[in-house]
Amino acid sequence: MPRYTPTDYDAYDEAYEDDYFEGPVSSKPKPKKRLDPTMPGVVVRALGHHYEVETDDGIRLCRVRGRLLQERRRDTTLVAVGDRVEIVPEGKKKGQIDSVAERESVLSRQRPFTNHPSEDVILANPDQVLIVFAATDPDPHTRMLDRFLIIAESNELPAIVCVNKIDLTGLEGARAIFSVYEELGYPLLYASVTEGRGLHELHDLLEDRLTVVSGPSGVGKSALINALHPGLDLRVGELRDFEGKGLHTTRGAQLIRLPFGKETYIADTPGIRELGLYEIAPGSLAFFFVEMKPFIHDCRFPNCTHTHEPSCAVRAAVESGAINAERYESYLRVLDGGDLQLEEW
Ligand SMILES: Nc1nc2c(ncn2[C@@H]2O[C@H](COP(=O)(O)OP(=O)(O)OP(=O)(O)O)[C@@H](O)[C@H]2O)c(=O)[nH]1
Ligand SMILES: [Mg+2]
Ligand SMILES: [Zn+2]
Repeated sequence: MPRYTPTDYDAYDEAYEDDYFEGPVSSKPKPKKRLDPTMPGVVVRALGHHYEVETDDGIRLCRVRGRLLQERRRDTTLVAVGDRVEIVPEGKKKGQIDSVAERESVLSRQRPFTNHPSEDVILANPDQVLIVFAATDPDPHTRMLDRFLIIAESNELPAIVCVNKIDLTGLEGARAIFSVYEELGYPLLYASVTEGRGLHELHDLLEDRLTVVSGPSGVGKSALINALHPGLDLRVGELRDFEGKGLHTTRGAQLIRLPFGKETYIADTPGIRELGLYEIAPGSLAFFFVEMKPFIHDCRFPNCTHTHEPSCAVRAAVESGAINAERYESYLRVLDGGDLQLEEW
């Protein structure tokens, strides 16, 4: 069972309790809208109740302006990594977040143990998810890949699969395992950092987008990104180490700007591992398996879980071979396990 662990978010709530005002408006005069000059930026990191915002003149450490806190909505995260914001600069290195632009997409989860729908935004405005696997070393577990794909699908984010280390297996060896995902319609990129293969394609896929980079440990995520820009010396490997340590740990995702294109960012999201499937109703899971989608409406029962129900079009498609049996097995496992263990499979 996924547990709810207190996060910095709670500390943040406490710290601002006095600022946050929910009662009748009469006694408190509305703050006057000040017209301070603002500058645009992107939130690249969240640290407790401070945020690092990348602006044209560098990264500024910002807190959220009181007025914005008062206007906050309760059903979503006020400020998340990836948010496009306007800040009021203070000195050379600081500022206050004055406004947050409407999000175009999110990587989120439902906050557990709340009665009201409330989303915890792990990342704002992602364009796509890059799921990196190795052809071997470590052994690829496609069940785990399926789970990453469910996360992408349930957040309505396009997914790209990158299979690295093909120098160890050859292209055909990698294809034997991963071509099923090509057949499903996912863009599939075969790569080798060692042999410099697939790097141009990867560069083009990342350029001017915000990409969530995910995948098991040791598959070569850091190596791939470093190979695109050797001078970068990426800290992707270290980022994960921040998780759960100390008070001022990075909360959720962190954005790293890549030095090509106008706005090329990658996000390393330790948080993606915390994403549970517990908010996905059993009757909805099949919608996140792209190949099952077209059959779902032909099942006799609208709430069919495609396990034991009579006249199930999905199971018929598995039997006829139209749906890959391994993928169906993956579906059953997730359905059975309930939550999304990305470390296990
Ligand atoms: N043979 C081979 N080895 C590779 C390739 N790419 C990366 N490696 C090696 O694989 C190991 C893991 O690479 P990393 O880039 O640290 O993997 P990662 O996915 O960032 O792992 P975490 O940071 O733990 O999540 C390193 O020893 C790399 O040198 C490749 O294309 N071929
Ligand atoms: Mg790494
Ligand atoms: Zn069915």
